[in-house]
This record gives sequence, C-alpha cells and structure tokens, in this order.
Amino acid sequence: MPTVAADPGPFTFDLDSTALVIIDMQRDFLLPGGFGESLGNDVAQLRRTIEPLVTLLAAWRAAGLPVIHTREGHLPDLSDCPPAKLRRGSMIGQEGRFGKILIRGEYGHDIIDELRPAAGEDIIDKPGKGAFYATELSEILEKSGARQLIVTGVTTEVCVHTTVREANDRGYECLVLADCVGSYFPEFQSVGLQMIAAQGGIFGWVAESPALIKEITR
Ligand code: C5J
Repeated sequence: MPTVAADPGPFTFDLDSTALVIIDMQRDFLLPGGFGESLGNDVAQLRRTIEPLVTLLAAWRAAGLPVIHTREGHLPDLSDCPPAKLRRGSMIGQEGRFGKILIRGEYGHDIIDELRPAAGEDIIDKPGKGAFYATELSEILEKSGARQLIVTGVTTEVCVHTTVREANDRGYECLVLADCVGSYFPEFQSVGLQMIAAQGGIFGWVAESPALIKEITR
C-alpha cells in the first residue's frame, strides 16, 4: 500500500478507500478585494495553497480517485445561519464586492476558477465550519467506502481543523497536507498543524503534497 512520510510517522493508505477533501477554496475567502480581505486579512497567506492544490488535484484526478469539495455558506434567507454565528459575523448576507457574502448562488461563495469542480465530483454546501455538520458528507463517504481522507483547503485553524476533528471522532484517518492548507495567520498555520500531529497524531498526520503525489503517480 502507498505510504507517505508524515508527522508523527508514516501514513499508509488504501487507494480504494481514500478521498481528497478540498475545504472552502471560495472566492469570498481567497480573492483580493473579497470578504476575507475586507476583514483586514492577508489573502496571500491563503493564495499560496492554490498552486500546490492545482498540481495535487490534477494528479488525483489522473489517478481516478474521488474528490469532494466543500463551500461554507448560507441560504439567501439566512434561515440556516444560527443567530449566534450571525451576531459575530454580521457581514454574512451583506452585499460585498463579489455578491452577498457567504450566500449560496453568489459569485463570491463559489470555488475559485483554478480549482473548479469537475463533473461528477461532490460539492458539499455546509452552514458550519465542519464539513460533517448538517451535510450529506457521512453518507457520501459511506457510499464510496472511504475510510481515509486527504484534507486540504482553508482555513487551517477553522474549517480544516473542525472537519478533521469531526472526521477523527467518526473513525476516519486524516492526512493534512501542510502546503495545501492555509491560514490568514502564520502562527495559527504553524500551531494548527502541530496540533494535528501532536501526541502521536491525536487528530491525524501532516505531510507535504509532493510526497503524496509521488505515491499516486508511480
Ligand atoms: C472561516 C473557513 N475561516 N473556511 N471559514 O470562517 O475556515
């Protein structure tokens, strides 16, 4: 079975039961002038993930392996947005440079052009930070037989971490690719990754994407 050099130790995976999960690579978070930047964040910290992700995605697709994309966002009437979330994210639903912020169907809510989902790839719309909460992700993974997840996307300490923790509690093994996940805050990126692999891999494994690509393109 393919094995990737990872922290805290080698990650061995079965090509028949592994899915690539790409979290929230949305224009609202990544585009200059968008929601993320309007909050004072440096989008370059997230945009450095695009190139490695494009390369990984091409290799993953060429190997014929399953891809799942996620998008964080809400219904136009915000009925799926808990008031507590809205109170601390009052820009949600407001008009932004790329349409209503984090609202399904708006330009900014969709995935960046470089990583546009291909026909047949699953797209999970999630109202929360984790990709399992209030979504069909569990059913999709059960149907495909996936037990191991390659986790990528943004942001490392928020939606990536929440999803990895949810997955961990559901019995999935997660490999997080350090060059394919990003945080607006360099210190959160560093500590977020350390927290995954700490204590013998308390939430999973951390590796770099070239090591994984080598294993799927042999
Ligand atoms: C955030 C996310 N940062 N996708 N969402 O609010 O991590």
